[in-house]
Amino acid sequence: MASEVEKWVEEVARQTEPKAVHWCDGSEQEARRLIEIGIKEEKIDGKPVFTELNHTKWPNSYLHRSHPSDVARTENLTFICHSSKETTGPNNNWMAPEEAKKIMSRLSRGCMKGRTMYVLPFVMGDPDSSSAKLCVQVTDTSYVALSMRIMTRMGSTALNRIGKQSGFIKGLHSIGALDPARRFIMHFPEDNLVWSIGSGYGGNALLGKKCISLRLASWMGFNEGWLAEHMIIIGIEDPKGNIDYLVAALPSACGKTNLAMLRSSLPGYKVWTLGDDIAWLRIGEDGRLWASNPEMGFFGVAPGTSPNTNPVMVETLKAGTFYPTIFTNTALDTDTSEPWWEDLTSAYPPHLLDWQGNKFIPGQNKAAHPNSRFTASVLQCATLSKKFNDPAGVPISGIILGGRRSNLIPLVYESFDWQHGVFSGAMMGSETTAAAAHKTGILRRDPMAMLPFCGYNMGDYFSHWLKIGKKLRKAPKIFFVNWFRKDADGKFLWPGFGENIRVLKWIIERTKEISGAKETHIGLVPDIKSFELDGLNIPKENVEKTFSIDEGKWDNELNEAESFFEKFGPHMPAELHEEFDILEKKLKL
Ligand code: OXD
Ligand code: MN
Repeated sequence: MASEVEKWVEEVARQTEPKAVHWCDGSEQEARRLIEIGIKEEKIDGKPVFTELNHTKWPNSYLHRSHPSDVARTENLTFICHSSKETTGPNNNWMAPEEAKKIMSRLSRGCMKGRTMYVLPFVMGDPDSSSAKLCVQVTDTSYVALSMRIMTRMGSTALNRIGKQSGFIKGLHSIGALDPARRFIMHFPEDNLVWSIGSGYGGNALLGKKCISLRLASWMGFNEGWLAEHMIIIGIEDPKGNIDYLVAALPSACGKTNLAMLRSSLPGYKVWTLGDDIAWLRIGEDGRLWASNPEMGFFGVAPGTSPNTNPVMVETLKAGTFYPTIFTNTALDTDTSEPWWEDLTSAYPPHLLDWQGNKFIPGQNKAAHPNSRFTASVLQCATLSKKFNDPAGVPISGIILGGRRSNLIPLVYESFDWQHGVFSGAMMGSETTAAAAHKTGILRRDPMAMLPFCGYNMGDYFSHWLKIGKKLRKAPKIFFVNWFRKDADGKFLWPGFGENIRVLKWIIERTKEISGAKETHIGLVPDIKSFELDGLNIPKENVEKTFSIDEGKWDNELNEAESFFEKFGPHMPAELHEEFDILEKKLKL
């Protein structure tokens, strides 16, 4: 008798009409074949899917150029289709499930004609953990099949675990016509289904990532008592060898990957990497919060990544062996067949093709797309924590939330307690980046960096955070960071990167109540005496400036937060309105 997966795959194949169906086993041999297909056989928009790169300098690496209209997440075409619009919330686009399925069925009819349909069974999370989620995605491009093998635990083991059960999460993906007018990323939380057509871009097409592990998973977490968050997970080892674990949420393209692999400027401190994008957080039997990363790979922003800013990542990208490394929409050095992007080296190599494969002329445009990406296995990362594969995850001492703010928000501050932390996280704003297809540099509210990824009403999401806080016997402290504050001349006040260890050190010491802080209206900022300045290359006054609170300039922040909160009407928890009133009173005194 056919299993549930077989029945579903047959049904999808009847609708999409691929020329062949290939069940992926996740083997290296299969990956080699997928690469060969991508180089020699499969075409997207008339162009090969992969170009081989210099394997001496970048072992097992390949370049993929996507369609120029398909280079970032498309939030305007992303829908969360709960039966009730109210459940979906004003933070998401909504369509009634029947209507959405009608549209998707129409767009999917025969959409894989002439292409192979790859069936990808995978597990999000450690298969031995009770929180692991069994999933199956189908796709019609070797790029997605190969990327999913890097990003998830994909292959026969996953298929065996799924067996004949029906409880797996389904992902149906086709690049379709690559036409923005025929592109949708639809989520059906009630059916455990994601249906995406018309885009091959990571966040729209690698369905294990944002679609399943954040949008669907956040809804599962709401119902089951846990959190799916847009967070990195790191361990900070101090000179005595103690390791404390932190999670940090920053919006897309705001330096999460750099923070996850930070090379400390302070002697004796080391950062261990557990994840650079997604964390699932659960309450442990000990009443603490435990985090694990459901993914197996990094899908990071290339521009800005260099031996100076993130040497660990560059080394990771050069360590392709069993798993390939994929570059998407970077430039290509035609003399050496190496990938290139802005800041990788200080000068342009003399002969470059830009991200679209055209001859690059400096000064005219960017060589690499600002949202060009790399895809690499975590197993290639020299700073991968020994705890990465621990099914229990790691216990969290502190939560960091942050945004990209050129003014107002201090380098770091601590919230007064869990409820105040949730409130401050709920009103958090950030300037938009190239990770999504919209104008960059616009300030928008992005609570917990989850605005594009929360699969239900954010008012209920805030209540869920409050509820989790009440259940924790030892709730982690909640901190806020902003690496991006600028001075009056538009220069960054804080050097960032390896120096961010100073901020992490202060945070860890605060979780142990051993470093000092000064109370302000918005929270606790470092007492300069407790902040490690030794060896720092900027004047102490500048550091103090990064901690400063311009109390008179918060009007706009409060107004924006107020209208953002209003959108959620009765779903907004009363506790956050109370916190708002307290802050407003303090700032207006
Ligand atoms: C990502 C994103 O790809 O946040 O991680 O856009
Ligand atoms: Mn992300």
